Amino acid sequence: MSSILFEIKDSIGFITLNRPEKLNSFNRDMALKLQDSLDECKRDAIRCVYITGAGKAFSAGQDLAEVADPNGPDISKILSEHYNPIVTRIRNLEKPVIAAVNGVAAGAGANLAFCCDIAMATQSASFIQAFSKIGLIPDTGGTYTLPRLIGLQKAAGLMMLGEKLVAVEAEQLGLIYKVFPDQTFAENTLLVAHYLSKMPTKGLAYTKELLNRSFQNNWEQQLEEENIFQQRASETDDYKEGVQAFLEKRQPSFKGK
Ligand code: LHQ
Repeated sequence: MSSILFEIKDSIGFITLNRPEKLNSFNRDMALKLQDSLDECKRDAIRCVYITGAGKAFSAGQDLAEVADPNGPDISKILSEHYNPIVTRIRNLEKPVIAAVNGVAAGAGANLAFCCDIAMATQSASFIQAFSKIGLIPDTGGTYTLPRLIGLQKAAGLMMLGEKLVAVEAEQLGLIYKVFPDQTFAENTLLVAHYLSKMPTKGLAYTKELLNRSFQNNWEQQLEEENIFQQRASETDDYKEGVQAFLEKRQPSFKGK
């Protein structure tokens, strides 16, 4: 079985982290295959990406057997060739990326979920900044993403103490968007994916780009960027369809163009 399952269905790119016996922890093979799948997701035919884990976990982060292996990749290579390209691809993909966190998400697995546009978790899922417990610093973009999502105090506490957060706490803190009961998790997250895949994809991509820039820009710069991207959004077919459908009192049919 491949360490990453990838399928395109109904304009959605479904990516499954698939090393369930190792809680979908990342080895080099899985990290490189995930990058390939994210590259596939650049295709216009895909209008939303859905990342989840096989079995009971989302991902336990780095495969610690691989780092302990003297023949395995060194730490710098793991960051520069595995995690950094993964999170950069997610932030640069011009469409919404969903993390459907089906179970525990630890270390790089947690920070992968937090860097997605919309992270949703099943009620029994949990999140752990496991890095400090093995003497490492939080990577996979965590030191960038967490303070922006939840502020410095909460980020520092979670990172230094490495305490486990249950899904509802993560939602209350603002680390993730929503929690669903275990029984309806798949159904509810798929509904979100299908809904997003029928929305004005270019408008969503511009929204994502503006959010990517918002913490670097000052107020004037951000207003200027909104002006530029709103102009671009107004030039899309989907904008014209949205207005037309409203005036004709019918449901819009967006094509992502
Ligand atoms: C694992 C793992 C795992 C291998 C469970 N590796 N086998 C970047 C750069 C370079 C170096 C290092 O890292 C990084 C980034 C990072 O991600 S650092 C953080 C790495 N991750 C961790 O430290 C988490 C380690 N795992 C755990 O703390 C627990 O497994 C959690 C809390 C995730 C789940 O606990 P349980 O549900 O009790 O499961 P378990 O511990 O019994 O694990 C089940 C199996 O999965 C077990 O194998 P076995 O053969 O005994 O059944 C574990 O050894 C294996 N596994 N995580 N990261």
